[in-house]
Amino acid sequence: MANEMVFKRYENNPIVTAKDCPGASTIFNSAVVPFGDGYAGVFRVDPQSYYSELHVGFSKDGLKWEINPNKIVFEIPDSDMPDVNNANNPCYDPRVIPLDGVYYVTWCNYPGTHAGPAMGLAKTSDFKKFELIDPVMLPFNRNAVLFPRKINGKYAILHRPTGLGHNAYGDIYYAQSDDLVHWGRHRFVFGSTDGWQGTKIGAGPVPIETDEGWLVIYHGVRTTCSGFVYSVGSALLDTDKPWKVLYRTRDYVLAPTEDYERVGDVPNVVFPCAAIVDDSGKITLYYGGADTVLCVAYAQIDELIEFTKKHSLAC
Ligand code: M1P
Repeated sequence: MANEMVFKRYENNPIVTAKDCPGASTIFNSAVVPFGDGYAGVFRVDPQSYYSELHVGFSKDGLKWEINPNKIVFEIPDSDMPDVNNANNPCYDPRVIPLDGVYYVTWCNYPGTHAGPAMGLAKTSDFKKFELIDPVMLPFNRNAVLFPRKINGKYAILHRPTGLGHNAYGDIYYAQSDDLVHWGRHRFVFGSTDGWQGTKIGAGPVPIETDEGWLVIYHGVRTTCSGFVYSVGSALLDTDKPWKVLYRTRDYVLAPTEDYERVGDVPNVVFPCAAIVDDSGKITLYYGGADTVLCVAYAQIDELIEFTKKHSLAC
């Protein structure tokens, strides 16, 4: 079964490497969306300092990218907001969410504090100006992604509060908000279990709305004698109550097998941050390989849904 994965890799992977941006050491966990006649994206660029940065990129076909060599400098509308532009604040693992005619960006950062990672939120309409919104969720937190529409009249988010001690790696939670600033009605969605997702998990791309519920693609991690192995799974969440898990894959749908996933700054990592569905139902998944390069894999949405249902854990 090992190589019978639902997602099939693009034959010319990786699609983006450090060579695509002067001064980059690595470019990996990144998020892209259809934009204008082509695509736009927010890329995780780790420069030679390894203070991670977010850079904008544009593409005609979603595969060949022009990456802006300068990092995003956020417009900060209120001086009481954290200075996310500070050179000592690493910004990483973006998601880009089309919602209500604009694009929201979430990412992980440590603005003005060493308390731990927290989630940033900003919006853009043109991928030139990015306006900061208040941070979503307190530290420690990772992997926040908004749903692409309001649910029951509220903005909705998946995120991953983490901590120290018991269950230090955290679980996926749901929250909702009227204004993208004040978040509440927190609900547990799911956590790590066993097997390939036995150590930790985190929400990946923007949830995809389907007739069967919200299709969520996520990363799961297992611990081996040689360290962590990051794979990808999928789940279906209830349309109106997305904290209710309908199905969740017992088997991974993508796992590291290729050199560009096995060898790099962090070996054995496939880390999904974006998924685009075209009119034919083809999902293009954008994922980081070995914390070093950006890659693409494809699946048909019907096949992924069928696999998710057929190979589900008991939920
Ligand atoms: O090095 C693998 C990944 O480790 C972290 O993810 P997680 O918190 O889920 O373990 C992140 O630093 C991520 O960027 C990185 O790819």
